Amino acid sequence: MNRLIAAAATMAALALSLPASAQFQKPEDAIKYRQSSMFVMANHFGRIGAMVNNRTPYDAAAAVANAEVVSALSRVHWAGFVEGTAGSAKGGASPKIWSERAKFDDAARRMEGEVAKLLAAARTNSLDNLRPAFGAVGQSCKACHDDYRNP
Ligand code: ASC
Repeated sequence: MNRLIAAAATMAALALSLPASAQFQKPEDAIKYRQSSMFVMANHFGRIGAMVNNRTPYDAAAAVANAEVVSALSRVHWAGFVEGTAGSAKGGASPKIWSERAKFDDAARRMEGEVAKLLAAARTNSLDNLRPAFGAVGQSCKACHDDYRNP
């Protein structure tokens, strides 16, 4: 038990001591990181979408596995939004992310929360639970993209 608590405390300390900006050698790497994370999240989220929209058969175990990937990435994705790395291209990260950082962070936490609920819903092995949770995550993705992605 003591070892478990010590391990958890170490992990929590590590997580808290990882400043996002220190994790990339160059600004381009932060951009590549968030784009890659977004690509993988969208792929696995899309696989759940195919199930909830009846394009592929519902597979409860696959839904959990896909939701786990989205959940893990939803928690680290934000490290890629390093100050000074706004995207200039269409679809790139808006400079508003850094001028409204608290609001952006709120949207990020909201998305993480909805994804946590998606994973919980997937684990109930019920397509009826998965459907609304999928929709809520999609809305949280869209809200952030509407506000913080260059048109
Ligand atoms: C996705 C994806 C998004 C969101 C959004 C939901 O699969 O790539 O950006 O869902 O479209 O509205």
